[in-house]
Amino acid sequence: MTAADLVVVANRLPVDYDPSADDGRGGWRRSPGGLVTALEPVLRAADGAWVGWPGAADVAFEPFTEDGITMHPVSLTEGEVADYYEGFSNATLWPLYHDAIVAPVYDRTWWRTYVAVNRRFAAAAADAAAPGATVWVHDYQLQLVPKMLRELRPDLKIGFFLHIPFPPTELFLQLPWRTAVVEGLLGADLVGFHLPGGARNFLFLAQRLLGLHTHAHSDLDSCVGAVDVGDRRVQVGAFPISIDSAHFAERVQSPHIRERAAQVREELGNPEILLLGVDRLDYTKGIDIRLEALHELLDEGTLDPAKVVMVQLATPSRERVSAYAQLREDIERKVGHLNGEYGQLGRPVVHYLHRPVDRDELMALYSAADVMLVTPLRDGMNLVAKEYIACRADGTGALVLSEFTGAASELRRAHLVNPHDLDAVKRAIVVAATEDAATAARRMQSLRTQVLHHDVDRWADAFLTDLRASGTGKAAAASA
Ligand code: GDG
Repeated sequence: MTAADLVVVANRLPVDYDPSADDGRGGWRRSPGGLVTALEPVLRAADGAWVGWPGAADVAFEPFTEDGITMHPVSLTEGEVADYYEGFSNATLWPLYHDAIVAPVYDRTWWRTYVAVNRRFAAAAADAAAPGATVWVHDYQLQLVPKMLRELRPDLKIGFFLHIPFPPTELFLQLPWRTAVVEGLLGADLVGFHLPGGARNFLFLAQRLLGLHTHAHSDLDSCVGAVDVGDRRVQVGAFPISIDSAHFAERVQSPHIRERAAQVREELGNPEILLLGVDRLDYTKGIDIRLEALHELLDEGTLDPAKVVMVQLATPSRERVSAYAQLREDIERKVGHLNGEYGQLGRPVVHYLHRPVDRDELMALYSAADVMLVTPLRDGMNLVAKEYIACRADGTGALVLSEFTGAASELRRAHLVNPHDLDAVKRAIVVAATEDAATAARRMQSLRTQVLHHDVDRWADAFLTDLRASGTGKAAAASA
């Protein structure tokens, strides 16, 4: 297997191993996502490789090539999945980085496994990378990889991007292993966040925890500052991720999706107002808030149950983490109450699906919905908001968007709300559902301009351009 000039390292491979899927392809299934769509062309052009976990425990695979990309599967045991993935990643870091909405659990065994698994990913990346290659490490599961990889391969250019929010410093300081995490990230040449606020929090912590000299400015386009680590200068910047906007905008116009959108409205009884929520079933997403808002609007008579229908897609997620099991019960109870009180035979007021739907069906739903409800308590970006906008080909539709999403900093003409303020959420839903057509169209036009011009290619290009321009020494940075 030849070594690659560009290596992506992420918790998951862009293909899943599913032993039950005997479809003649040896149990490998493509798992299409925004990241792979964005990185595929660059990876192919650079003889690229992808290092990640194939999604099944206790199985080992040799590297293989799929569609021009060399896949390097990293094996995890059942116990490692429990401690590194479900434990430290999703019951410690995920809640801590999302404002501690649920209390983070600090468990020393989980941490030790996180270190060991990060070391395995770093070793796999070191094997996959050609001399002088560029390695792009992704997300909170792998924050120690940059430093570990630099120790193994000082010749590499290393970038790191965090897909979730980087928390306020007071919260981050709770983490018993806070210094090791900041040191781990500083192994990179470029550390990227969605928003400048996250980048600034990180710069502060580098100074506070490690006593390092930081700079509040950078010469690089998207960077807000830098940190000096020995004779290296680490650039720190904001790179708001996006979607393949043109693909959504184009595909949603295909006749079968348009027909399906009309059919969806028909099947739902042609409501006057169709509200939509699309989320992984996660406590950060504020699904409960929008259900409560709808319930109160129906109780007060502001909305008429004969005229409004809500569809909530809640894709199963992290079901073995206890906070997620509890959340599912809570959401399903709330949906049951709403339907018990306001549904009619054969006509529930909330249609709730706890399973994934395919992309075309999702686009048909985006296309059918009058109002998209995106109400997270905290979200790094939120791609659903951008997908909805890209799918509003006729310029209609309205977006209720939490201020606490990364997307809110770009989508200023959405109906922005504080999700902790239930009255404000209710008001925003009513305004979004009833605003006059001309004002709504002007809003949507402005939102579409933003999303169509700032797509995922632009994001990947901005990150890789700054990564390539980042220097390996202070001298290089100073003369750049
Ligand atoms: C993390 C950060 C950040 C959902 N249900 C179905 C389905 N989806 C797709 C959506 C969208 C994606 O999943 C969800 O992306 P989000 O950005 O909304 O949220 P997270 O999963 O939490 O993502 C987030 C993101 O990383 C990228 O950096 O924006 O802040 O938390 O693409 O369409 N897709 C299909 N069927 C479903 O039922 N096909």
